[in-house]
Amino acid sequence: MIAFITGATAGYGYATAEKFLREGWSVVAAGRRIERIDPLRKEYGEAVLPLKLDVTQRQEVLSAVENLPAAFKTVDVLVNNAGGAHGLGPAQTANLDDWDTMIDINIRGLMYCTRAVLPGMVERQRGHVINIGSVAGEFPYPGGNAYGGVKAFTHQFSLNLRADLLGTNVRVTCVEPGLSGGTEFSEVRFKGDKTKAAAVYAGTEPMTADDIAETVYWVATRPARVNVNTISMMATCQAFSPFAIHRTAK
Ligand code: NDP
Ligand code: 8X3
Repeated sequence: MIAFITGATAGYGYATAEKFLREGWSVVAAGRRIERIDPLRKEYGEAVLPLKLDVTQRQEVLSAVENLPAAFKTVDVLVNNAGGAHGLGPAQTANLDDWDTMIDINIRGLMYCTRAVLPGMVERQRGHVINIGSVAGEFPYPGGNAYGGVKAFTHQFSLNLRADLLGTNVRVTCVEPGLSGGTEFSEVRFKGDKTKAAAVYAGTEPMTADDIAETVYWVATRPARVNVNTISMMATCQAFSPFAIHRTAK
């Protein structure tokens, strides 16, 4: 069995690659900082194919999938994990480059990888696309603006794929996590500011990358007759707030 995992160089993606490898799968581990895959290559040898890939580059994605070596070509599971948030400022002052970047990685990258891998899956009448969304795609919060938007896209794109793929045996799932520590998510969001990133998790017990990897693996290994559409998961220490109401002073 072959899994193609984007954003396998850090966080959820790395943990997911490791989980599938541990379970005996072959894994295409894609990302830009490809040297990060070296430890997996050392441990699992030929079972892992490190693939230098920027998912925002349409042609690069299409030709990478087209030119996969024979041992990795018949992808059984695509995990569209590459993504993240850039910035947490309010919409009225947000940096448009950050919004473009989020759209490029979380939307365009997701679409390019999916479109590249799907024809083979449909032809084989077998396959599973697992997209990593976020609770941010369902629940709004201040500063979530475009990030929430791109993850809402991930959710709806996943459901719409199911509609198109009816009758092909190809499954689609959107896994939508909340607060998770031990990844580079907040460091990326705060542009390398480790203090701000650490403050997000202070005094919490967030989910771990391994928790998400276990979930992705569980979803991928349900019987072929079962399609898990969506999984929303949060750290136990995270929940919902009342609606915010702005009150003027009397
Ligand atoms: P990390 O920042 O730890 O990892 C992000 C991964 O995405 C890296 O491997 C990075 O690889 C890859 N990536 C980023 N840009 C590109 C690109 N242009 N081309 C290819 N790969 C790229 O984040 P997480 O592991 O925390 O997040 C993984 C996914 O989970 C994201 O989609 C994120 O939005 C989502 N998520 C995260 C949550 C969290 O709290 N951590 C909660 C809910 C969802 P490289 O830079 O080497 O290319
Ligand atoms: C990451 C979770 O709550 O920081 O998608 O948006 S959150």
